[in-house]
Amino acid sequence: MIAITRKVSPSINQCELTYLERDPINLEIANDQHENYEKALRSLGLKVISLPPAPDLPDSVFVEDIALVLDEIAIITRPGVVSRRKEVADIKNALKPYRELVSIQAPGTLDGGDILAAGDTIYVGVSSRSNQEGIQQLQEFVNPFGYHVEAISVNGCLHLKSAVTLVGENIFLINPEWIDKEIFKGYRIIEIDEKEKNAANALLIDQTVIYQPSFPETAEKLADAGLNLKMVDSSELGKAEGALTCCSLIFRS
Ligand code: CIR
Repeated sequence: MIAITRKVSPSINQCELTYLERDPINLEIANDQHENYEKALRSLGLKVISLPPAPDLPDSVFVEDIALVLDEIAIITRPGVVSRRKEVADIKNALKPYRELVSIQAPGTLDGGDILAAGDTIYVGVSSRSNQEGIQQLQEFVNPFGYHVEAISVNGCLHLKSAVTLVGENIFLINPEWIDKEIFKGYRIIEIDEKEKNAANALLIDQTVIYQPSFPETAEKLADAGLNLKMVDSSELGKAEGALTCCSLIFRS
């Protein structure tokens, strides 16, 4: 497995914010935490390709938003905010050796944070960042490979993966305030602790769930469910509305 990451931009304090008030980000802490994140990925056997920081692209550490990498193809997104569109060029270059690339075109918009791939179902959040045209284009790219796209409306949070992520095969960690949990009925669902509203973003790698220590009650629920947790603090980038999945693009080599 390969993980593409990108170092924190020195201009991270100019990041986009949608739901949070601006709270200064300490670059040194953010860098240290990001380094630990990369270390955690390496410790799980991934080859980490760590791209250099982009001083003029404040949100570029959040590489997840720029692509969906499937075994067969990679879809380069067209981010919902203009300030992030220049992030595409370097991610395209990084992915070129590994996959055939296709790109979402205007007027479509799509952020990778809105895409949750679970087997041959690709759930996509209809959010302030991802529109129907973008989702339609995604569907046309992936249908020939047997994937089925399911659009889900997201309310009250930035991205679909702020509200739901996978924590095991067919096990979904959900904040039911932000998406309709009925969509996942038939699967195993773990609900976050209601006091920890940002707790639904976990990064599943094989049998290990990389998880954020700021959400201890939800972490306990995950541990009680028999899941294997590896705690990685990403709280400083949380001030930029980023979470654990946002900082990597993970795919089979
Ligand atoms: C943004 O608003 O685009 C960034 N400040 C945060 C992006 C987080 N990405 C993600 O959840 N996939």
